[in-house]
Amino acid sequence: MERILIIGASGQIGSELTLKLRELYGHENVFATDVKDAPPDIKEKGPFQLLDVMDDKHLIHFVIRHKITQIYHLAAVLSGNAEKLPVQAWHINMDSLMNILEVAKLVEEVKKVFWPSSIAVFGATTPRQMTPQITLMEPSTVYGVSKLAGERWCEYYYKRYGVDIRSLRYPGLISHKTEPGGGTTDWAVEIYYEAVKKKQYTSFVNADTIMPMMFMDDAIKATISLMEAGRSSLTTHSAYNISGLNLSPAMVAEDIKRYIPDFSIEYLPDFRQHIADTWPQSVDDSDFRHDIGWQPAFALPDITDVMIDEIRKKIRTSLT
Ligand code: AKB
Repeated sequence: MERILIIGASGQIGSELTLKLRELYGHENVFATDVKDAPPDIKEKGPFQLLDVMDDKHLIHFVIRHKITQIYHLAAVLSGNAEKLPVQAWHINMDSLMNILEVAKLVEEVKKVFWPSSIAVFGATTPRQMTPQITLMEPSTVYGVSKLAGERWCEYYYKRYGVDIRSLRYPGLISHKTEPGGGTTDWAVEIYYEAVKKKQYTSFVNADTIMPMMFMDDAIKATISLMEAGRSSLTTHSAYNISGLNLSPAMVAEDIKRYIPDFSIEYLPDFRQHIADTWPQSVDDSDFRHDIGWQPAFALPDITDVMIDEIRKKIRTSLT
């Protein structure tokens, strides 16, 4: 029987992944944790506890006490926020991962770990179209540097200690339940909220800035498929490229007009434009498709349909 620990269960990915894993593995077997409070459905349907992954002693006690067999470590400082406090962000992103790797090495019951990497591992010298799995990687952000170093550490722990750690280079994730915080791809979520609330959005990247994106349902399906795959079918021991669709603010704005014809958008690029300009515009994920047999299901119109509908519902509920 699997007993799963989620670190960062209150965040954008964690708040949805936790519920899906509870459906699959049983509510009582998925332990949601975070440094901040969680949405009501996370707390009502299964165990939730405040846990700081930076506290290595508390972490190892928790893992032993609850007989954890799998860990999903989702907590991180994202690209935009990390640029504001680079040393602290490096400390949080790296030390938390090292704590998880050490626990997985020391506690025999822990059989698998998931840790998300990102398209931020790439940089200005990387080919921006159909970015290959193995290529030049010179990230220019502290977040990207921490993700690239993290990938190397994951492979090191796999080769040296046999820790089975699996990872995906997530693109920007689009979802309605919990908003992301401090990323360069956040515009792709903000645009929907602002369209529904104000019929207007000011984008912090230019109209034609194309970035790799993915709907949350696809990201969750990919993540669980990767974790459930037999180790022998996996050819990458650091992080797989994964691709959904490639979107610019102008493309999303145009699609939103199907629902809100008088929606308007203006562009006021800030420091995140420079980050976006060093990231891929499209990613080659053929290794992941081959090894897992995975492909994304959500195209832009599907995403817009769900986002507008769910955000409208959320706003109606908050008014009643
Ligand atoms: C960010 O924008 O920092 C993240 C990411 C692509 O990893 N969403």
